[in-house]
Amino acid sequence: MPAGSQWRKFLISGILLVLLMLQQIPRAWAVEAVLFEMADPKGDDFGPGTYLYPTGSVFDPKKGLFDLVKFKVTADERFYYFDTTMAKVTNPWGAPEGFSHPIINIYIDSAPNQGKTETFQEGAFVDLDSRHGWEYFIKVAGWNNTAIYEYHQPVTSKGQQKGIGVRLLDDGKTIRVKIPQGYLKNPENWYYYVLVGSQDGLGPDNYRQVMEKRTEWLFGGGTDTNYDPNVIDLLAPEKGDKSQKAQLGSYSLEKGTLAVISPVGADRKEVEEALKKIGKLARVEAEVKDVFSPILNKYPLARFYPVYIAAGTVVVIILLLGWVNFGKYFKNR
Ligand SMILES: [Ca+2]
Ligand SMILES: [Ca+2]
Ligand SMILES: [Ca+2]
Repeated sequence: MPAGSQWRKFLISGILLVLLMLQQIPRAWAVEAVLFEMADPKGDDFGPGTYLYPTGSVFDPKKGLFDLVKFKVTADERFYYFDTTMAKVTNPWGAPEGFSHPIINIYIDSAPNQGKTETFQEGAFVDLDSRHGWEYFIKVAGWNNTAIYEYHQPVTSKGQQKGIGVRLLDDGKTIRVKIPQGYLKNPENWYYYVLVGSQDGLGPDNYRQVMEKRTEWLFGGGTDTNYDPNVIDLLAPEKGDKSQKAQLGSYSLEKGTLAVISPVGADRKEVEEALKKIGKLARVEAEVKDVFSPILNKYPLARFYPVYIAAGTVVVIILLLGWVNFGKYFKNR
């Protein structure tokens, strides 16, 4: 085999190995704690059971676009991740986040007997369980409208966006919001309300409205009042008195009351166990940082240590396997 071809082969395998290690090192160190996970029935993107998609072709295939199938909350040492998986995600209007249709509202009850039972702004047209008022509201929407709000903030507040990331994951169906942990307290107490609507920049609280008759741009199967919810899918069990149909159908035109929705939550002990795992890791990481920070301050290039480790490993492997005879290579040039 000519030396040139051998050298190219070696170079390519070396580069691949380095890339692989660069990816794997941080991944192996990242510990993910699952704080909550729940599936939602497929095919219930119909509000209280009667809602119909708008007729416009942009809503094709008229199903799945607002169908929540899974909600998962995880944490690492620095962030909370809220993952909402939909049956189908399309991006006809090219939102930078990767999704144009759903607007997801996550209300979190983090402390008993306080918080708010009305939604942050009027738009979803639902009220929250009086025992589980919300302290935090995460609005997940395209075109840089994703933000976190606290219950005591005025409705004119723009919320907090700094450090918050939102994107469509590689599966093409999961919308992930990443929030720095400083924004949210008491994860062991969290209860969640997860509401999925259709984003409409002109609608109330950016919700596309549900009317009695559907049109090109509006949902049908509801009423022309502001009492039927604009929520198309709600995270809820399939059956029983807490089913989505029962919850979203609990509004009353006669009494003039909104539907009251209930939250879901994890077992407190399990959440505490999960959090302990990250706590330990964070402590180890802090200790390592303490040791290395003087070195890093003095030699800033030291922070590229995974590159050095990977490159060193490549060289060692090459020498061990005797793939390339360096002396011969340089002599032949
Ligand atoms: Ca669903
Ligand atoms: Ca509360
Ligand atoms: Ca549901």
